[in-house]
Amino acid sequence: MTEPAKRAAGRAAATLVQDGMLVGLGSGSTMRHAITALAHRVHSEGLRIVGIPTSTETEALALTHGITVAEPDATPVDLVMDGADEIETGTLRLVKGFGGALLREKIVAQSGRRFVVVADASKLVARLGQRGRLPVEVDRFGQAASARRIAELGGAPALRCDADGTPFETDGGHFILDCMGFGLIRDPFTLDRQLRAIAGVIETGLFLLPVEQVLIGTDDGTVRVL
Ligand code: ABF
Repeated sequence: MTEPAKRAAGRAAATLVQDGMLVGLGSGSTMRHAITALAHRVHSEGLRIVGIPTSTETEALALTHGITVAEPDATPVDLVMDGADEIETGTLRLVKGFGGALLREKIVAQSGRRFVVVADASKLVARLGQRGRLPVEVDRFGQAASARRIAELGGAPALRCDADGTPFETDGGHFILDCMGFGLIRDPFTLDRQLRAIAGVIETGLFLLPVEQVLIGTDDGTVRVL
């Protein structure tokens, strides 16, 4: 993704926000542009919103920009916006989680009345799995046992580690197994169900919930809507 494309997509998402909204704020570099654009509207137009951040990083960014934040509660979120790692054209199903925030992102996305995705064309795929990596969030207890069960499904899981070799921890204190073995995912609903049947699996990076629209930014600053 290029910065102009990310900025175009992020700014387009910010224009969808109306005064008084609860706005789900996803994570990733494209969403950083959306948050910056939202903050500009807050400060220049007096836009009143409450942001529902999907990660501690996003929360810190929103607060830095003077955006009021809150945790998701029983109140439906009016509009959720977030990035993605793969967007399957035609179905708008997603793979997310390369940034490690998939659990909170899915919690917020499912609490939203509307779900909008921001990306550039590099995220578009004909079939999920094209980038060869499906993140799966697992409890740290018995993660190797969970990994074995995922390997039996053909997932070839690898424990995600930081640069210093320590296991990456999500905001929730869980681990991420990056599954490199599923290849093209022709039946994401079955795969999601099989993974969730493993007791240690907390969430998968398969986002199969309704997406209202995908905003695809381009280098010249225009935006294509899918
Ligand atoms: C986030 O957006 C993550 O799910 C995903 O890893 C990330 C990708 O965003 P970007 O390419 O904009 O950094 O929601």
